[in-house]
Amino acid sequence: MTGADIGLIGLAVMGENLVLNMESKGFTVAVYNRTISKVDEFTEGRGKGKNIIAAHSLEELVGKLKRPRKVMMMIKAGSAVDDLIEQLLDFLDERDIIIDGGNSNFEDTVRRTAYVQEKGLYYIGTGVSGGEEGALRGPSMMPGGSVEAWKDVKDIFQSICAKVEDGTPCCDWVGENGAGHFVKMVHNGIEYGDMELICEAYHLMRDVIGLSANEMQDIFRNWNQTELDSYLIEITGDILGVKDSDGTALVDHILDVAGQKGTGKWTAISSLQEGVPLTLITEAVFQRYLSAQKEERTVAAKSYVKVKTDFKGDRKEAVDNLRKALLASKIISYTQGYLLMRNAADKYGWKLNYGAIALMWRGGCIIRSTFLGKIKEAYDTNPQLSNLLLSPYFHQVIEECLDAWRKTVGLAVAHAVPVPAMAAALSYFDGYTSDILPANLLQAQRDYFGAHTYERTDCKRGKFFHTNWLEAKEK
Ligand code: NBP
Repeated sequence: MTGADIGLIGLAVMGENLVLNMESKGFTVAVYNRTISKVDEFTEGRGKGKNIIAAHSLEELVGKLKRPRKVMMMIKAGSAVDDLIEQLLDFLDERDIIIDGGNSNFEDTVRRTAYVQEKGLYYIGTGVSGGEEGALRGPSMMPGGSVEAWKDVKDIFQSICAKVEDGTPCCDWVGENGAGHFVKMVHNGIEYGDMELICEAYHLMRDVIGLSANEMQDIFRNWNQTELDSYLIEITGDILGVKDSDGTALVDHILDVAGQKGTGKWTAISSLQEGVPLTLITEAVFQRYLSAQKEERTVAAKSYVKVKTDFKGDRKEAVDNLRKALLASKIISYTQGYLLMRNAADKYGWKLNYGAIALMWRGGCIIRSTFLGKIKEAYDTNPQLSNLLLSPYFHQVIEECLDAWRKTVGLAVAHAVPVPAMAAALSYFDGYTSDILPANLLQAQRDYFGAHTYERTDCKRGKFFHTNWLEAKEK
């Protein structure tokens, strides 16, 4: 049958590069964009001479596709996606497939999958990670939605995605309705956490241990040969080596105000909704907000002048402690992210393959790292693993890092350097591994002011007591 293998709508950064990637793998792609002039600009420009077919209307695009038709939207997330689905439904038939490759909120994808399926068509919401470069050379892809459609898109997705060293594609079926976009959202949250942890390590090295950008570059390059081996550690090393025109490190001239597009915030909100303590990622989001309050911080810094105390310890030892603190904190971040996925899977009825998710993130995306291979192994060994901290491998690593982790957080506190992510991770660890927490007092307070009752340590669970605290205190 002639016709294009897939149609792609949205010729911005991501769309254009995905089209070129698909074409380079032997697929014929029909393309359309709302601002129609961009279609010809692309097919006459980067797409010239390739198996790319220009369409100047949605009807024309759909008419050029093989059945079942596959139409992938790479457009701005939000109501534009709903509008486009509505328009596409006029031209598509039953069992055709609508794919959303944008950064849609997973709840929208849950709703859209039901809506499109109601009309007799299939819907896939897929996370696509790796930015412009990933889109062109191989992104990490996390598809979910109508499982019936997976067989028809699998070949295209697994051909264009990133591959790990043994050739395994960084794309597999994630689960029903919004599962793909949920997993992509958690991925983005983890990215926030990883970046914050690296920045905290940098902050300590720069302001406490007193290292230069060149020295830090060497350290990050060394760390990239350890369990911390990852894209973000690698680019941090690169960044620290780049000089400004005056020969000083460029990074020293960049304003300390972080931007964000909101996907970390979604992860944090979702954790609150699911009742999962996602403390590290949430601190990472908060820290970006705090960084953005530059003017206020400047005023407050003048008001509370910090007395700088010289670092008197062994630099080499402090750096090694820092590496271990970073690794242990990272384990907590992934532990919390995986717990969030597990809770959401229970709530939405998704059958998530946690090992496969780690593999999808192994290549092509910003959080790619060798560390993810260890997570995959942990879930392959025990698919029912309730918490990564309970896997033998991570248990051992945490034990090896614990002392250094505590020393690093202590060092930061003593020198007034904020390490919210590392400290939150350590507190989570200490809380999760505590048989007894002070919530007994908390329950007593709740019972005192609100008669919320409490359970007793000397009775079976499920039996509730109330004390008239006012009366009791008079006795
Ligand atoms: P943008 O997110 O900047 O979106 C631009 C595209 O959306 C253009 O093709 C534009 O058409 C189209 N569009 C808009 Br805006 N409103 C539309 C509407 N109402 N109907 C139809 N088309 C509409 O592009 P991007 O950065 O390539 O990202 C595409 C998707 O992929 C987004 O959801 C993004 O969040 C996600 N994503 C981006 C990255 C990245 O690194 N950029 C990475 C991973 C995922 P026009 O030309 O007519 O304005």
